[in-house]
Amino acid sequence: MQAKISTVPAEPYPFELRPDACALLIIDMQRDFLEPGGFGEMLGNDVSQLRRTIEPNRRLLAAWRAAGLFVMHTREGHRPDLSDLPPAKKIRGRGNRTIGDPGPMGRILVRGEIGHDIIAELYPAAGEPVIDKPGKGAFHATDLHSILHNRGISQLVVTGVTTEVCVNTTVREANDRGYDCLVPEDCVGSYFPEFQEMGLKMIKAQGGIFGWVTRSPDVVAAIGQA
Ligand code: TIU
Repeated sequence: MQAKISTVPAEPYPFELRPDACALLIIDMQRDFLEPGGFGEMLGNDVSQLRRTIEPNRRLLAAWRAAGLFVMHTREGHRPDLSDLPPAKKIRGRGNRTIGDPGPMGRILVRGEIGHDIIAELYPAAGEPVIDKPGKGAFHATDLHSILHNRGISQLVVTGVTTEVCVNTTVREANDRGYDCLVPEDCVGSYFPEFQEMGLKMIKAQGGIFGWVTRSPDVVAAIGQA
């Protein structure tokens, strides 16, 4: 039987989505990045720029689950003993408080702390793999590629935060590993509007150098959940 294919309106050209071979990958929707009073806001960032992505992600995740498709989540963070934290990452920024130090929601970007966990609105359901990643890209030093490969996944719908950092790095890593990546622009966010715009332009430039950009209602429609 021919596998089902749905065409999603996208830039730079329509994306041929194969639901059985496509995973939803939600990047780092963690309390410390998104919630007022978290690490992101402590650094002076405007979390409202990220919070506008919560509702579109919630709707897309609900539709993805209703269609019975594969979803994965990631969290950026480190072991409590910080043995997987590169010294360069620890000291970058010259902040008073850096990764591993006490923060407003527990130790900053340390696994098991309140701020490290995923926001309630998008909390992983039982059976949905969560990748704990020490880097910006979700493939670096994780088993993400094996899990996707073992499930026969060759396409990714990538959402989450931040557009120019962990989303962009992950899309580039995925592209180099042979995945087709589709990014719904309303489901990714940056603290900086100019980086949001350029982060998306970089993905779809030059004929889709790293992937495609779309909007989440078009993805929901393509999987028959509109
Ligand atoms: N998840 C993610 O993007 N981590 C970051 O550190 N992002 C910033 O924009 N700083």
